[in-house]
Amino acid sequence: MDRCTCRLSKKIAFSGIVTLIALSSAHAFAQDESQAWLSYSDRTAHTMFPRDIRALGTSPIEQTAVEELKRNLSDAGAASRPAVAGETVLGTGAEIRKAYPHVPVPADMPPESYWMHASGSGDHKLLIIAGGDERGVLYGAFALLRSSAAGEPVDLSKTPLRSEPAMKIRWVDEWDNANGTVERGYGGRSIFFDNGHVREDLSQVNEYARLLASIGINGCNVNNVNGAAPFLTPGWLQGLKRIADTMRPWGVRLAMSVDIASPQKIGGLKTFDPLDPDVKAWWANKVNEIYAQIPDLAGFTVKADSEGQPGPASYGRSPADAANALANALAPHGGVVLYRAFVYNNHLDYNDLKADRARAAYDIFHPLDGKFAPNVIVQIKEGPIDFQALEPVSPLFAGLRETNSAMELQITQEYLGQQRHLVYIAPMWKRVLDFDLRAENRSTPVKQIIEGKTFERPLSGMIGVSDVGRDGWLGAPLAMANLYAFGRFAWNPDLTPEAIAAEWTKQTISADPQVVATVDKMLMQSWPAYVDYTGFLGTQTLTDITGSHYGPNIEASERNGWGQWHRDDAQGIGMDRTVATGTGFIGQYPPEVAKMYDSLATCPEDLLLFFHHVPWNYKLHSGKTVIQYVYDSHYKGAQEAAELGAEWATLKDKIDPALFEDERARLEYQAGHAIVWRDAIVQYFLKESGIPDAQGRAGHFPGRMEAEDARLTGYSVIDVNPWEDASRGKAVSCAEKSCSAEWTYNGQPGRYDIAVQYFDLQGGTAHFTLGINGNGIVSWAADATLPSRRPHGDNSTRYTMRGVELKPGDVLRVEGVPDGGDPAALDYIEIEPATTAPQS
Ligand code: GCW
Repeated sequence: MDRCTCRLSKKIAFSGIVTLIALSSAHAFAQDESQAWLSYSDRTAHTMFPRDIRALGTSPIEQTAVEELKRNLSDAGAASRPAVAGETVLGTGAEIRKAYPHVPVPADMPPESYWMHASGSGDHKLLIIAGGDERGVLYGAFALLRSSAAGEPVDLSKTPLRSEPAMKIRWVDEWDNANGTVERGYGGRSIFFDNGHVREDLSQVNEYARLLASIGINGCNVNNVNGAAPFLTPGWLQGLKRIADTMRPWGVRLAMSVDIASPQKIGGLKTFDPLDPDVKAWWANKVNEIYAQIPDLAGFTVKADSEGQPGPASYGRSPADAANALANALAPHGGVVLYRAFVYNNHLDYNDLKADRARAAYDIFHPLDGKFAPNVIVQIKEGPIDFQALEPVSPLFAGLRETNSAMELQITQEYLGQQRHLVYIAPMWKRVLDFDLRAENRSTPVKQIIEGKTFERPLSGMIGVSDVGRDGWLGAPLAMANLYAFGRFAWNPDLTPEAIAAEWTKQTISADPQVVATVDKMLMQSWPAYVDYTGFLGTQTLTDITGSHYGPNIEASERNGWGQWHRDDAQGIGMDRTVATGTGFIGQYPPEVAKMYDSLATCPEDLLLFFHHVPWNYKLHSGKTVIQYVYDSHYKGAQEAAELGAEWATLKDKIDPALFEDERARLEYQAGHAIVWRDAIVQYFLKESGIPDAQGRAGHFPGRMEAEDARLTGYSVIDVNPWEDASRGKAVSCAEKSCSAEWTYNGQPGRYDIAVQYFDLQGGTAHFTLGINGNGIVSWAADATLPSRRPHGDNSTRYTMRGVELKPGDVLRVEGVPDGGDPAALDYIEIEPATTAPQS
């Protein structure tokens, strides 16, 4: 059967009218944000179904499905919906066939699939949700709830709805540490752990598992791939059992990261050589101990020989040796090993023009193809470097044909603005999924490889590094569209990012068509905009790659061993990865793709500098030079970021006011930070190349008045590091109780927006006041939580006072009051013609 049958994109119709989009004005706005797309608010889309609901089986998962449908009917807004008489009956295919022999349940339902069918009329309506197994029943129930958000009506009595997941492995990975912090998590502390223990209160784990189940996720690895050793000790295993028990009714199996050196670190052995008989026996015993407590453990994830984690290389053994040692221990219990291909040398020699981190995964794993045990899956990051704003697809997907493989994506936005920037990643993922690697000179899109189809692999799938926390899961409401999209793609990679965005918006924010259209447009614009202001033509995210991974820091990726190089100098930019003169990375792709990338004429230009080194005045197909593209794309990107805020503003009064205000403030911040990015990159490459911007923008800021040029009281001038993160490389910092900077306005009289660019540091809440002619007109606190404790692009922040009347001779004064470690540092003020009415 065709997997999705594409009927998922239809609304469910049951005897005529069965979908309803409730738009009543008596809103029950205050839905708990933790419910995300399952809030069942009266603003969001609803499906109607018969109100008497029961399951034929007694399993906890079927009961969960029944409870979820009942919860939907009893939640806010349900009272305003007409009730549908009759029965909704849930069960596995076998259970339904037995109880309702006349219902045409398909005989060939694979595990986790579902089938929905309606019959009867009046008070005898019967809606059947059949599952290929119990999990399928639960997925069917969630599909029913999602269905009205998904598209056109369909009559279930004529056209049953049938669907099965494309991929067997659909996991999220959490990088939660034993102490309760979350590596690269931006939504607060761990929902699983605190101070070296599993948390007493696992109610958020239960809610999280519910969200995961609703999008078909069937596994959750709860501990970080780094520092995993303690989790195999008996105390931890008891705690992990409680987590597994909490997630099990939602069909979500627990997985855990393990440290390959555990036999030595916690087992007391002298070695962790994976081929040592004592080591093998240790793993077998440990795995037996785990399964005695967690009989359905999904498996282990392993990060080895990577970024300081121990690995088989210490004993001259290969990743296959290590993976197989674990796999053999897990096999009798049905567990799998997800062995990460993120293995590379982080001490590369920058001066070696042949050195290339991008090559590592293929160089190491391709020769091992066919040597892995059947229950090993090699987990490959989607690109060859590391979750950058834009990378090509990893060639390893085509390089493993006799080995199971899965794709690792990042839902948490490590290099994509850390949830402070709106970046809907689904369009990027779609690009990866659809990319045709042309293995064996035939059509082999990545999605078909990780569905296991291309190379007929029995196990494969998608893993999303999610890193949720206690503060609103991902820490930003709109970022949840990424978690949603990840699950939907793992179920069906043929879906489109647009369709997923619409589904998510209708369930999460509102079913009002204007809201849906606006939010979807914003989501779809957000990733291209982010690429435009952070990393051009395949240079990746030009951020501090050894630190926060957040703000601009162009030199941070150069001249070190980490290999995220873009190799810029006064003459040009880009990594030569060609076969003839470069690192040869391109040769890792199947021949047709390699040929495309190797030639400047056919290499897609958005990845040009990933594959080629070119001079600054190299002409793109449009006729524009690379350096001019740098200027243009960053001005465009910052403009696009500002437009996101303008679009959101049109939704005032149409959506939950708290959500409106929360996102409004985020988008305002993002627009300001996009300017920080723009200016850093533009001024850096202007200096580097010495080639001016044909449009005269780079290096010229007509309305800008620098803090270092102001009349300063108390403030002293400082050099900002890296220099490109401040306007002209300098700022002022206050070491007194309070300091001020004054400028005299000499421009035309009129109404203006005044932006104050300051550095909002951790370790204190500085306060600022902006005044004109001795009158304070506005004050604000620098109370955001941004990375780093010294002024630079991570924390450079913009406050804008709109619609201020100015005339020549007016004195503008910013006063800064430091607090703790925050010295109220200032970069500049900028005066621009007013864009809106005066601020209230
Ligand atoms: O992107 C890098 C991150 C690390 C992470 C590593 C990995 C868990 O900066 O924080 O470590 O990737 O994927 O192993």
